[in-house]
Amino acid sequence: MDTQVAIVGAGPAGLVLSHLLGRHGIDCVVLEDRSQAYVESRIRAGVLEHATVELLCALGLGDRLMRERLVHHGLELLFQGTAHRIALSELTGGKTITIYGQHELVKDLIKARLDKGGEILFEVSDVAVHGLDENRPVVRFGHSGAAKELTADFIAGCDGFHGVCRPSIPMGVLRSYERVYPFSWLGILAQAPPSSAELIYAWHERGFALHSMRSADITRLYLQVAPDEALEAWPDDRIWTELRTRLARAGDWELTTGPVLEKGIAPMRSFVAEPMQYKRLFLAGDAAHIVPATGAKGLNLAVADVTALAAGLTAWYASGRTDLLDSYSTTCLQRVWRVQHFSWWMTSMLHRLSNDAFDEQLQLSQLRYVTSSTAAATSLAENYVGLPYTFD
Ligand code: RFL
Ligand code: PHB
Repeated sequence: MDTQVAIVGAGPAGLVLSHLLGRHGIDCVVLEDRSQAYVESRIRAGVLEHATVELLCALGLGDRLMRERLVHHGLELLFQGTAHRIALSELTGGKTITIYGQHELVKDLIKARLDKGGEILFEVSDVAVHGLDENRPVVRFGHSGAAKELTADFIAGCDGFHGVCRPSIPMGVLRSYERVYPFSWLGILAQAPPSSAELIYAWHERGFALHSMRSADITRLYLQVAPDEALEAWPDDRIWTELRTRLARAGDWELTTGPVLEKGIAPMRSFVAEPMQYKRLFLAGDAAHIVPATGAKGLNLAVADVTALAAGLTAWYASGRTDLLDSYSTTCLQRVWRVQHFSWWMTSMLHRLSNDAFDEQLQLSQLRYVTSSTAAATSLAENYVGLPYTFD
């Protein structure tokens, strides 16, 4: 098999890249080791930035998104029993965030790509990249019981944090930066109408909690738990009791409950690999960097990366220009580090870090400041709705 760009991974990064390239007539094949049904039902992100939505609409991928999404103009920070609203839209010249499940977006992206005749191979096995020092690298994999080879001009490593592309880069080329937090998130999806119209980020002595949603009848909720917490230690009743405690506020607010549809635990980690390129292999999205979910940024960052990568590849195919590909890593890393800082800041402000009373007072002081100073609230808001970028 032969193509122009071999894309490893059919997550948001790989799929959006396939659309951006397809639009410029650049041939690509997407290789995914999971089944289509699996990637279309994997529950992950929920918050899309303003610019992510604009990009998807400009690519003609926004029809169902625009019909079914929830548009939010603000969020709440809850601490010491009182909720404080951050007016995202007012503070950012009218920008909004969109609530739309990542798996719904993945479904839309796959359907539109297949409808356009794009090639996505699911359930490939033993993916390995070779010939990275040659002009035409090769991806070897198994598919439908046969060994296959895909030769390409470029490989896009969009295979997430545990993928094979980043580890294929020779030792000594990458520098990595990492922070592992001493907690995880237990997340549930519940068949219950949201208890509030907006997201609630809650600081509590017992640990962080987050109230989010997917639709008028589905709530998404998270609890800070110990890093090595076992899911079996959290029967539904314990989860609801803990959520009720951490989300409690003065007044007659009540947490709506309902059957738990899905439950999982995710570690919180910050990670950056630098540079995001080795010769003709380009890393994008979680393959290159991970942010703790408190900033709601990972998917949005993945989309920003592939926008820059597509611009570089398009310029290369159009005129042999290499400058945009050469600066790909530097361009992306500037945004990546801004988002790393914001995600680390939100995480540090809202989670129980230790039993240190000094830390706790610093967090509360920061929360009072960000909810009372327009300057501080504006900084949170402009990072949360996302910094702008352009695409072609
Ligand atoms: P993905 O989505 O991990 O996709 C990678 C794909 O590659 C496949 N793969 C392979 N394919 C072939 N060969 C191999 N050897 C392969 N190894 C792996 C995988 O099966 C998969 O299909 O990475 P991508 O595309 O970079 O997208 C990143 C996002 O998925 C991620 O950053 C977000 O989910 C993070 N995130 C959030 N991001 C947001 O922007 N807003 C949010 O509200 C938000 N909330 C979240 C989140 C992540 C969470 N968890 C579970 C970590 C909430 C949570 C709880
Ligand atoms: C979600 O709805 O899954 C969600 C919302 C906000 C976050 C993280 C996840 O910061």
